[in-house]
Amino acid sequence: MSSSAIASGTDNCHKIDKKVKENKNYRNHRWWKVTFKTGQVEAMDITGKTDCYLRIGKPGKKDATKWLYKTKVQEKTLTPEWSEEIRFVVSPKCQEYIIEAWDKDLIKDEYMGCVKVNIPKHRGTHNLYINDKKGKSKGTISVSFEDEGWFI
Ligand SMILES: [Ca+2]
Repeated sequence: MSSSAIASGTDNCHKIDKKVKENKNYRNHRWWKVTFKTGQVEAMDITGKTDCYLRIGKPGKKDATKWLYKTKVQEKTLTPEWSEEIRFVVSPKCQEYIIEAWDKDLIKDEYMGCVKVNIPKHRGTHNLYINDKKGKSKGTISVSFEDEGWFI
């Protein structure tokens, strides 16, 4: 998929060039809106707080995830409220996405965990568990997935 087919944020969400629109390969692709709502996360800093942000991406070849969007950092809170949305096009061949949670730090951000979602199967609002590499929960995030219709 060319980068022009990916729209991030809300402002340029439906800006697609003509070449993409005429490309038959995009038939059966659909727009989805993903809204990062709130979270309840574990403390990551010695202060007992966390500076949590999320990012969503599409797993690529050899684990090279193509990141589509990163939320703002919600500083010093265990109950972050992002209220951020992104629209992008989901191919019927690749519906698995990954959401990661990170704790922003001064020197190096700390990985908290991730959750994998199949976007069409996750239609609606979900409280998703963020699990670290050992499978331990680092909290939950509330995310909604809304089908916004055919791409072309
Ligand atoms: Ca931090």
